[in-house]
Amino acid sequence: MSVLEATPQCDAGRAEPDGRYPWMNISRRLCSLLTVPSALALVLAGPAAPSAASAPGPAETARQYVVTGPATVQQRSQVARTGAAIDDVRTSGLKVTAIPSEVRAIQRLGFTVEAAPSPAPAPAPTRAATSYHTFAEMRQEVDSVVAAHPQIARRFVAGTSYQGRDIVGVKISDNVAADENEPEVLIIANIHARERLTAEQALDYIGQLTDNYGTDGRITDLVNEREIWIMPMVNPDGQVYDMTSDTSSGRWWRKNRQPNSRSVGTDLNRNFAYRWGCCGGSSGNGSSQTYRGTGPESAPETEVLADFVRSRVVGGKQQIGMFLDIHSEAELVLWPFGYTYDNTVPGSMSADEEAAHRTIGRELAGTNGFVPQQSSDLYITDGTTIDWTWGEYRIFSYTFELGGGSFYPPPSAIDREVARSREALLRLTDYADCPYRAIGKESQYCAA
Ligand code: 0X9
Ligand code: CA
Ligand code: CA
Ligand code: ZN
Ligand code: CA
Repeated sequence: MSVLEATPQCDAGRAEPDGRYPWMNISRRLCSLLTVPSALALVLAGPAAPSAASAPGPAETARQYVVTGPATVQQRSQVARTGAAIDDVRTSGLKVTAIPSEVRAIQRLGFTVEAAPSPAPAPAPTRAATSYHTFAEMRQEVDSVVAAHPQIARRFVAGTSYQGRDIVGVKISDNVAADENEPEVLIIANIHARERLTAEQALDYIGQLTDNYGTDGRITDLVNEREIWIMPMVNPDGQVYDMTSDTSSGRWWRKNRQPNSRSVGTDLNRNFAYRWGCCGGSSGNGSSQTYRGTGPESAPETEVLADFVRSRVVGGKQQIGMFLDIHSEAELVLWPFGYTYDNTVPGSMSADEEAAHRTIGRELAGTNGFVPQQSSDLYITDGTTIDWTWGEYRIFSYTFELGGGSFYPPPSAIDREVARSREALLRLTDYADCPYRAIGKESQYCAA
């Protein structure tokens, strides 16, 4: 029996007629091409291995698969618990990036795993302005924005990566050299190296705020009344490694580039210090896409980000009122917590705090068409950015998953995809003074 006969994937693909999810179309093409058992079947039919995630062993190589069967959040969390990274969630199946031992663990759960087709090579960009920024180009872009708008834009370096690259950002505000008493906003992108659209979203926002200052009244007010910190590539080693590739797409790299006992790379979005490793939402296997590191903040990049947030405590008060961590590609607006299914947690997420997160999250999603939900409605994770920023500092926090249909949308898609979330970023920035405004409780929580 061929691997394809063993799975409903081909039929499931046919149920998606609108072409919105190109990977399903590729999957359909694969279905029609593969009529005989192939190497795929051999890859997937390996014997069950002992599950000894943290025992020493050889490095394993990850690739992307489509998993069919999981229908509930508990089942998605079972898949996440194997250590596989869940890249996208559709009714027709999960896209995951997994190593062979994780593939076997997913199969033992009773789900069907099929190799995903390699993404079609992206067409070469027709003009430079529509291609993805390299790390060097991002730095040049930051330098030129700052040079052109010295009153409102200032470059900062939060620290350095494992390999010694600068983790660069731009502060945008009026009187930018001064630390004024204005609500602060922190936006980071590209913590996962391959999620290439995310740096473009951050750079675009820097451009929106600086280019339209003084002409657009709303943007002028936001720049005057907020201090906005934007860091477009917070995982520079991973980003450079991912882009160092012969093809127009990348190396499918997610983590940083720090060696570990088994392989290379810590998942920075599992390495934060709130409930680190608590709940089956990360992996102890260094080869895994969701390797949590040897301890909280064991990755230099995590520590740099956390130190930056800690540095914004001024006079005993955390200045950052809103945090956004930009990912791709599942088209979601997510809020804390990710480590628990509970919507509210005594002492760390009150009913009003949850209601404000949810209300703002839904409003933002209403502007970009994404799906708003608590992080754990997707699957359980632990050690993520927003669990820490909220859990440790009560910074209202969101994760966006941009769209584009893959980690490497063709450069021609950048403008369209980035434009979708501009309004959401402006609203998030606006809410930094008092998120409780969203639930009509500013007088209770934000009175001067
Ligand atoms: O798994 C992640 O780190 C994020 N998805 S991605 O495909 N960009 O890697 C989402 C984390 C959201 N939090 C939870 N699902 N709990
Ligand atoms: Ca200012
Ligand atoms: Ca300030
Ligand atoms: Zn991500
Ligand atoms: Ca919940």
